[in-house]
Amino acid sequence: MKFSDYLIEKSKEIWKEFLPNKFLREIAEDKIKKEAFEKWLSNDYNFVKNALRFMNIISAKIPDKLIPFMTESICYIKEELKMFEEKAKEMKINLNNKVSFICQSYSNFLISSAFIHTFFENLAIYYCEEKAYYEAWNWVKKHVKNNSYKKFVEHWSSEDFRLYVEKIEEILNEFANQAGEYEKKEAEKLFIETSKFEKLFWDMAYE
Ligand code: MP5
Repeated sequence: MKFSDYLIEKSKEIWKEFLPNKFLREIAEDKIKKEAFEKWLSNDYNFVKNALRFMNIISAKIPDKLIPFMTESICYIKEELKMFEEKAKEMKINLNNKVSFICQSYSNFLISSAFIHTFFENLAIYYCEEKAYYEAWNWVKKHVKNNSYKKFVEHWSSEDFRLYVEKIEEILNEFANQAGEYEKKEAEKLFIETSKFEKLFWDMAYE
C-alpha cells in the first residue's frame, strides 16, 4: 500500500466528519450566511499566509532536485491571496478580522513543526492540508447548485490543483520508501493531527 493511502486510511474517520460538513453543504447550496463566510474567508486568508511561511521554512530542508517544485508551489499558492482579496472587496468583508483560536493554533502547529520536524515528516502535514482542501472543494464541485463562490470551487478542484496535490503525494511516497519506522510513525501522527485541525477549521465558521 502506498504510504499516502495508508495515511488516508488511518484518518478516514476524521475525514468523514468534514467530507462534507455544514460549511461545504451551505456553499454548494449557495445559502451560507455572510457572517459564517466572512469568518472563514478572513481566517483562511490568515492561514494561507502562514501556510506560505511553513512552505518557505521547510524549503530550507529540501534536496536540490526539489528546489524547482517548492519554489513554483510557493508562487502558485501566493496567487491565492488575490482570490481572497477580490472576494472580500466584492462582499465588503474585512480580511483583518480577529484571528480565531483554531486558526492561530493550526498556524502555530505548522510553523513549529516546520522547524522541529524533518522534511519528510513535514510532507505529511503539507500533503494532508492540500489533499483535504482538494477533496473538500471537489465535493462542492460535484454538488454545487448555485455558484457565488465559483472562483474558490474552481481553484481548489481544478486540474492544476489536482496535479499539484498528486505531485506532493508522489514526493511523500518517494521519501517514505527511504524512511525508517520511527520517522514514518511521526509522519502518521502529524497527518492525523493535521486532519483534526482541518475538521475544526470548518466548524470554526459557526462559532
Ligand atoms: C488549505 C487552506 C489549503 N487554504 N486552508 C485550510 C484550513 N486548509 C488547507 O491550502 P492552500 O495553501 O490554500 O492550497
